Amino acid sequence: MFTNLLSKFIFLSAATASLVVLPGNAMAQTADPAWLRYESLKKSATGTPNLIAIVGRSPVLFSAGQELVRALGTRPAQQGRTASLPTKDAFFLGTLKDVRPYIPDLKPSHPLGPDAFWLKTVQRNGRRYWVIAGGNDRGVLYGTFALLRKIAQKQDVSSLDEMESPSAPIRWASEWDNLDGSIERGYAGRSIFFDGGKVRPDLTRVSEYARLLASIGIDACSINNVNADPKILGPDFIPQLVRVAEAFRPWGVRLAISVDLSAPKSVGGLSTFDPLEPQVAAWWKKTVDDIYSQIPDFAGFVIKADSEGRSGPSQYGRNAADAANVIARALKPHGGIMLYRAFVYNHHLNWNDPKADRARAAYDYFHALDGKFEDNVVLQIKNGPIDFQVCEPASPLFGAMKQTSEAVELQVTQEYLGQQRHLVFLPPMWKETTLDFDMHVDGVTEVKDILSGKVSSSKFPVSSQNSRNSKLETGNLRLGGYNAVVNVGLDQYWLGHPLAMANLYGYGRLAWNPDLSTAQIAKEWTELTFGTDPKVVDTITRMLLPSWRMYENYTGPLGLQTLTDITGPHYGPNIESSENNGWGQWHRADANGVGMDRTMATGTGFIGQYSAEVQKIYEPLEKCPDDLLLFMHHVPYTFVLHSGKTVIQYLYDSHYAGAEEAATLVTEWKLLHGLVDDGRYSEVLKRQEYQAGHAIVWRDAVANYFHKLSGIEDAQHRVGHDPDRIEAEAMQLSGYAPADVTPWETASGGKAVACTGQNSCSASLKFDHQGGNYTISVQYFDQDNGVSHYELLVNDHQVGSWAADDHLPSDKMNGHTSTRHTFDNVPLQRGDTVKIVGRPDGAEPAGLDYVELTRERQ
Ligand code: GCW
Repeated sequence: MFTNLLSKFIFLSAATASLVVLPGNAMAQTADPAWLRYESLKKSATGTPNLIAIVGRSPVLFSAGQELVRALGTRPAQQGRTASLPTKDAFFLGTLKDVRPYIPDLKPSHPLGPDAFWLKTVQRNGRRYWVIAGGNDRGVLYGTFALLRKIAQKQDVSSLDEMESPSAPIRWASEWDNLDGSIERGYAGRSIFFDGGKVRPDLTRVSEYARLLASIGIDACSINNVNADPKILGPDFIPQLVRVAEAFRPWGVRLAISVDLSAPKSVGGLSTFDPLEPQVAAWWKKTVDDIYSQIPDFAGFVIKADSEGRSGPSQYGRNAADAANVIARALKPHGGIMLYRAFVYNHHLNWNDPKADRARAAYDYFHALDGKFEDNVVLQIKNGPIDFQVCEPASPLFGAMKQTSEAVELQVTQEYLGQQRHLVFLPPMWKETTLDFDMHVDGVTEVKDILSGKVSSSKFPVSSQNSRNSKLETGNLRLGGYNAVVNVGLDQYWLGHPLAMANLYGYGRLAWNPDLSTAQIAKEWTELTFGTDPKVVDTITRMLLPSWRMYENYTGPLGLQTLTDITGPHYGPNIESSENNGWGQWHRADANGVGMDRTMATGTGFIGQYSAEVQKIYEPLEKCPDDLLLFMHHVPYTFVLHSGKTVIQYLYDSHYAGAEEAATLVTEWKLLHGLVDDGRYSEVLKRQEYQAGHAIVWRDAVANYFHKLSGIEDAQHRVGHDPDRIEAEAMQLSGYAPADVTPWETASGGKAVACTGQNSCSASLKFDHQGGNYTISVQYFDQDNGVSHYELLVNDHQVGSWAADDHLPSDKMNGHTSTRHTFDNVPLQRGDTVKIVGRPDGAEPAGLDYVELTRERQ
């Protein structure tokens, strides 16, 4: 049945050549295979050989061979022995060093560094070999995934000569999992690592995750929340971590953890955790030695200190370098790395101080410490200076640390970007705002080049860095790179929304090669995840590519930040929540204007943290790009943008355009009915329909808020005019009572109706328009403290019913819970009675905001 049976799987080695049979159950997959599906490969001829020969015996090499079997055929392998090249066509896998004795004239044009690979087809004695040579074992695995990617994308692999090496040595994933199994800012179920204070007994999902990470070149994963429970360093916990490291190891993924600086005291029982105390240094050394004695390939630590209430060196009058170095010195003999987070700021800022500015914090604190860190300390810097907002400038710190290694921290989990209920493809944002942004330090210095250590000559000279960190395996690269907060969960699709996995894929691909275009990443991911049918690929890439700007349009454009509820779950709209508090995510909107003045001339001086060339882009009002205008400047609503629109009209227009675009995602996706398997088709459709409705909630909240505040009319008369809308509080109510909604902008007219103390309530209206087919949209509130039921009736005949059974992040009627349910093609005649019946449940009052009756086009 399969054209590509892999009949043999050989392990070669100069000394002990032998063959190994693959365990049959290694193929079982419990979660969605994401982009590693290979279905089409098994159905059609790929022209590749049936035999796999591997030189060497490491688990990583075994995984590489196993992956070829898994992808290209299913027949069990056979055992055998050989010490020479196979006499049939074969895949030939191994490190370059081990492969060369078999094919002595195999000479690469330049040396293969760590994790690099070379795909090369060679002919010998009438046989053909697909050589996958690595700079190390991981390189062989990465080469194997790269070759399979090509085959899955139906590229011609009959003749290959391609070398690739990663852009940067640090390519990590971070998970914010708590030991109790919950996940901070996780939106896809509980932890795959922990449950009930322990590492889970069954780590199948962890192995599957490691395979996904390996396939995109991620080589380390920090598995616990940066708000770290000190207990993770307890003597009883380290043996549990050994099991996770074992699940990772066959995929070349090394375990890392986040640690709390207070651990010497809270876990070690010392009276202090002052990083300059010798007993504290001794404790770190002993603890780290203990970890390495059990987990020899341990990658290192991530640390959040002096941030958002975490313990830190400031408690002892010490600084971040003191704190990082004491731990880094313990890690260094083992080749371990310390990722020290630059997310250090005061969250009790004085709102009344016009010079106070959270965006300044990381630079103000860290740039003075440049050159003071041990060379295995890497400063981990969020892409923007605030906190993963929808559009921020690149952090100025990227250009400010000439003698300190830097890694960017990105967020795959969509904390401020729709929490995987909204489709937002992030690689365009990562590239445009950060990786491709030129910091103009020492010449042309895009952030991606700073991260890869390619530029900034004053960083550690390669030779000295190598000798000092001989175990760090960085080859010719300086330290530096990438870490992304992913937060996969036990959800079948890993991140909730099946299309959200494009962000994890894109993250890994960009960490490997930040020069890849976003279009290429989107196409690659789609072809691997949904197959190569051009209609499927065109449709999905068309959905993905503009989705970040679309989300920005209906949330916080012009550099306003996301405008979400920043003191709550960071999900729905709540515009004022950013203002008037110490968190510093301010946009300073008043009746006359909006925006944070961060100029050097009159504002907080934040722009002065950039190089002179970058200052020239942001400081002059007339030059500042529209998409960051209100991040950098405070302007009147009537200020005219480069686009020719006023700020206020742009706010209105972008919100209407964004919401309209969100609706087209539904129509686009429907084109794929029958072309995508039913499970994923309906899962995505459900989410796109939800997103289309929630984009309207966002549009209305932001547009109405600024309309009221500015008092300026929308030139197109849309804001505040909804001719098809009937407010629930204006309908004929039975049992339902009007209720205020907070914040007011998250309900139409600021009010809704709630059914309390009754089994059921209703709201009715007499239809008084021209007869025809109508779309009826019911805007209701789906809280997380009950499952209310609703019915729509026309003249007492049921049109449909639904349950408010989602798990949105609030127990109140507001912008998080406001949800739309739509019925198409409902025939209505003048005089008909349209009625909504709501049956509350628990503390959820079957809340209702409005009904919208839209005549369908003939
Ligand atoms: O964005 C904020 C999040 C916190 C997070 C913090 C951080 C882990 O709201 O949940 O804490 O950033 O990055 O440390």
